[in-house]
Amino acid sequence: MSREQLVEFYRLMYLSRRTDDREIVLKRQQKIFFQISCAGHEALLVAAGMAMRPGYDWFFPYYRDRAICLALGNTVEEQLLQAVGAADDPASGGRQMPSHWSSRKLHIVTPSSATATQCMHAIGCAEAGRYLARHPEAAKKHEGDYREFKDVTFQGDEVTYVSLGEGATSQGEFWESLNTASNAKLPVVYVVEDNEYAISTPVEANTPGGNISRLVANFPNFHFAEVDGTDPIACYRAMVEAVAYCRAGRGPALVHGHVVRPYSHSLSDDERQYRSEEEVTAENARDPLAKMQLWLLREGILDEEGINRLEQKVDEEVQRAADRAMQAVLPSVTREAILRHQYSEELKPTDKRFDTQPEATADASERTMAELLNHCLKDEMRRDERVVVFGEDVADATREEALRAGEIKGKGGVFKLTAGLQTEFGSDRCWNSPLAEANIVGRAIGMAARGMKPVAEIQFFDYIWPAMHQMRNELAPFRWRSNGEWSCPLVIRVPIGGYLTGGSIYHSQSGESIFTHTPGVMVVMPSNALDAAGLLRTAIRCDDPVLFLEHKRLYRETFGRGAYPGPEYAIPFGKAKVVRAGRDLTVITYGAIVPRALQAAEKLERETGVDVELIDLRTLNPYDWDAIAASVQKTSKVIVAHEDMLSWGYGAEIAARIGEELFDWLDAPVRRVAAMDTFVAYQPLLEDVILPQAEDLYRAMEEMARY
Ligand SMILES: Cc1ncc(C[n+]2csc(CCOP(=O)(O)OP(=O)(O)O)c2C)c(N)n1
Repeated sequence: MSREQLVEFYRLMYLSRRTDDREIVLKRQQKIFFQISCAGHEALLVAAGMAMRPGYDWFFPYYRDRAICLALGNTVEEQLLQAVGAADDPASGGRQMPSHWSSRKLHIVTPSSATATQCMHAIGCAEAGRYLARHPEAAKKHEGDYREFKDVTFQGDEVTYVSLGEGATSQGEFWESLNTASNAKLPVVYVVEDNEYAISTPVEANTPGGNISRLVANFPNFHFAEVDGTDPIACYRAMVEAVAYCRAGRGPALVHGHVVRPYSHSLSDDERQYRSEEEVTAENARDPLAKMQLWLLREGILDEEGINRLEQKVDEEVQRAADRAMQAVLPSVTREAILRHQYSEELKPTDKRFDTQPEATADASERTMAELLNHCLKDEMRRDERVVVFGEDVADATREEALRAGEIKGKGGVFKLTAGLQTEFGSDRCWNSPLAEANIVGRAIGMAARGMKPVAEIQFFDYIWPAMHQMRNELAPFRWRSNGEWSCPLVIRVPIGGYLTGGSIYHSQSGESIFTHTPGVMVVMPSNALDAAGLLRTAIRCDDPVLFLEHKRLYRETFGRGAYPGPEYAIPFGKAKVVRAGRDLTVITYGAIVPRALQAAEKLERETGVDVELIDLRTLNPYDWDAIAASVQKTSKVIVAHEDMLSWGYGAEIAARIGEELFDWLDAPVRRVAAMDTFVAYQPLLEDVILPQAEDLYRAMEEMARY
């Protein structure tokens, strides 16, 4: 490093520390509401910032990373605007806690407070960069779908930074990310900031043997470095070497820096409760700021006066920034402003452009839902090179020589929904993920943040739970928490549901209401082949994350088959379908209950003349309230039916809203038909009783008609 660089290095370290100090004062004055500091980590982080290129490389920092954000070009004022929760907080508009900075310009991607989730996003980001470099045409803008709103950039030798504390290395997502970084030789630099404590839990309680470097040492393709993270020169050297290794395409790197934590975990924590005085004193002697200052003096790079001048300038900068932040305008409290950027403001999946008619094609044969979904995936992959498909067993064959030689047919998914995709589009557009659901969803988020369109598959809904953290805390709030600066529109396809005769607990689950209870994610659940094709197309082309639930039992059912509707057929979200018009009562449902309710309604009419109106919601978020209201106003009697368990299920919300808004139209209490409040048992006799059957629907309809 030149003298100027060394002075700048110290300035950034000092700037970071003084910004922390100022926030601490502001917190004590109750002008801000939370504080977590970077103190003790500055040398490692300034080194990382100076070794990398803002707006060229990509950054997934965590809440301890003030110094790298400043080194990359974040200003103190921007950071303090977040601390006060200002409308002009560029990272979140007052929605996120302090220390959750982001910047599109600098490529600092919106972070959450969850530890280690970011590791998976970094992987997806690096994969996207590599993919785009190999498919540069894919990056072009395109009218008519989400691509209109995505500025996609990439560099052939870009590097992705991700950091985490040593405590967070206990999280599965850290290990799931090492798996893919290593396997795919991705240009990702991990920085483990080891301050020996995760709040009050010391490193040996998190890391067997107390040293993460020893545990990760056998991952292939990695460059590893372990440094004194309080030594600026050692840190800089380690970071430069690590970044060079990644930039050269040799694989990922992990820099393990031993740092200190002089200010406790956060302002809500007092480390004297769990650390001895002796330990704290010994740590204080390693403060990187004091060490760097002494070093500059000793080397004759700055004298005392030079240090004082530099520090005074920084103090003034922090003061000015704090003064401005104190004057900042606070966010609007209107409902509209609060909900802004929950979903795309640019392109709604309810948009007219998604309302198209099926095309008559030469082949009018009736196709199953599975076939039309497969067609739709192929059509969209032909149309949009940003679409990639991955998940467990979705490829035709990972060992592709035999496939290419025509010796094997290929698998293409346990339900064969993705059959032929790898064969037609290649292994970098359809591939098998490791058996790790958080890996699948987390990577997809990182790719989508770069403007790709991952259509990932979770093999069974029953196994979506390892990805739940990524879905709830990352996928869903990504756009909202960054006040619209970042988004990750993607599709997660998931086979769901029971009626399998032997599906049992772990192959029969429903649970859609858990996801409709999560704002930020669209939830779709078609009941027939044509709807599935039209809705999947909208899901892929729209600008929001979509959970696409495919009922396994409907994949190959005779009910609801349809002719191939052509490559442009789309259905807007939020538009229910009246499956059967009727006068006497309404059944609102979706998924596999649609054919069962239809069967019951037809039988009821044959036997008693009662005329049931059957509504298939098709999309559960958004849902078609107008269609519900119109039907209830017509029939004045309503049953909400679903396959999932009764209590706290999807029907509870619909029934409550009907009670609130349509009470005056009702001639009978709203009724629900749903599964028993338990899991689905293996023995078919038990499954039949646990899940709602056509007879249950018939009985409910008949009783309601008589009410
Ligand atoms: C998934 C998750 N679990 C728990 C927490 C609460 N929490 C916040 S920070 C923290 C400790 C993190 O320690 P470490 O990774 O060592 O980083 P450090 O804060 O020491 O820099 C915990 C438990 C969280 N944010 N995320």
